[in-house]
Amino acid sequence: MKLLVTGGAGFIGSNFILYMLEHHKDYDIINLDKLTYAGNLENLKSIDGSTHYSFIRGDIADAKLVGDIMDTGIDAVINFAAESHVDRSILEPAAFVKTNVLGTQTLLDVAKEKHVSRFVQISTDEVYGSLGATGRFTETTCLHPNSPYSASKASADMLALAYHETFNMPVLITRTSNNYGPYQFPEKLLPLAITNLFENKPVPIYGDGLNVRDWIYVMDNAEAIDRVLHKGKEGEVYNIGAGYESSNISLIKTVVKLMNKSESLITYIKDRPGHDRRYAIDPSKIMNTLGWSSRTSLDIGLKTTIDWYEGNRAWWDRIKSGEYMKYYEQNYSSKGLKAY
Ligand code: NAD
Ligand code: TDX
Repeated sequence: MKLLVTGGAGFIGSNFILYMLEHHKDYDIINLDKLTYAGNLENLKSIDGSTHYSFIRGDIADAKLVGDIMDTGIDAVINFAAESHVDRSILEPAAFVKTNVLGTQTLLDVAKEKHVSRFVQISTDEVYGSLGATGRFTETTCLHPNSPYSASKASADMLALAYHETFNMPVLITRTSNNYGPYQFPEKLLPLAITNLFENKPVPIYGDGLNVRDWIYVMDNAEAIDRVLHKGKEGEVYNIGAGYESSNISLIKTVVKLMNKSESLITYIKDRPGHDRRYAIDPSKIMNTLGWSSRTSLDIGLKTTIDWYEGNRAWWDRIKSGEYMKYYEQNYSSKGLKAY
């Protein structure tokens, strides 16, 4: 298969590309990424020379570029490209609408025109809104997004499903809970906490710290997306989650303990506006229909992740200093578009 992965220089997209090239050695992957602040080609350094992988810097909202890429013969699109950080969406919603809504709609249009045979839209549990103390999100839970980020992701989901209904497009959607693991940009809770703790800096906790998230190790999500890509039913939504719910404060106290640091570094700060109280995913559908289940316990996943950040300090030092943004110019721009 020849895959177009968008947003492949980000956290989940890069882990997905590494997973796919490891598990499908004859596949070809084109990674289309705009390289916003969140895109980091250093995540994919290990496959730079691979004949099965090419990188193109560009915007998913650029219909001409997307069309040229699809003309090279793309079997499936997996759309990870997005503005993904809730806090940024509160400060600058327009960027979220441009990429997450208009960008997705452009990709859908071009994929329709070029008769791409599979389109996997990567979405989030946040489209369902916030839960009380009990219950879990299923695929039929009503959408009730509360942040500009989740509203833009819900819009993209609805467009994707509308393209399936209206144009019979082969669209599938995954809605995943909070991912963690290697290569996550240190603005998100876990990598921020781990890197700050290594530097003995405070770890900010919003509000009372009792907001609950449902955590999944990123490679387990990559495996689930692979399963949906190959075995999922067109027009369907698949929730992906591992069932590890934790309040933020309890998660961070576990991390502090695993790293042998002091709880005095935990600092409560002003809450995020519109902060969803609890997410919990019911993954029964993908487990029962596609035979997927997560492999990594939260305990093992956290230890692996902490070890990774400890062993890859240069990676996050270069993010914190801004050096990582030079990787494209230093290694790619002179070579031109490798896909052509
Ligand atoms: P990320 O912010 O780490 O990466 C996003 C990538 O998209 C970056 O490489 C960025 O450069 C690229 N990008 C942004 N705008 C683009 C554009 N217009 N054209 C091309 N590329 C563009 O995000 P992530 O955490 O890896 O999330 C990937 C996807 O998974 C997103 O769609 C997100 O909504 C979804 N998701 C993430 C999580 C999570 O916990 N991180 C959970 C559920 C769903
Ligand atoms: O410094 C922090 N302190 C804090 O208490 C940060 C960055 C976050 N938090 C809280 C907010 C959330 O309750 O921790 C929780 C996790 O926050 P984020 O890492 O920002 O993730 P979240 O808002 O839950 O969204 C994530 O999961 C769903 C991803 O960023 C989204 O892209 C994904 O769709």
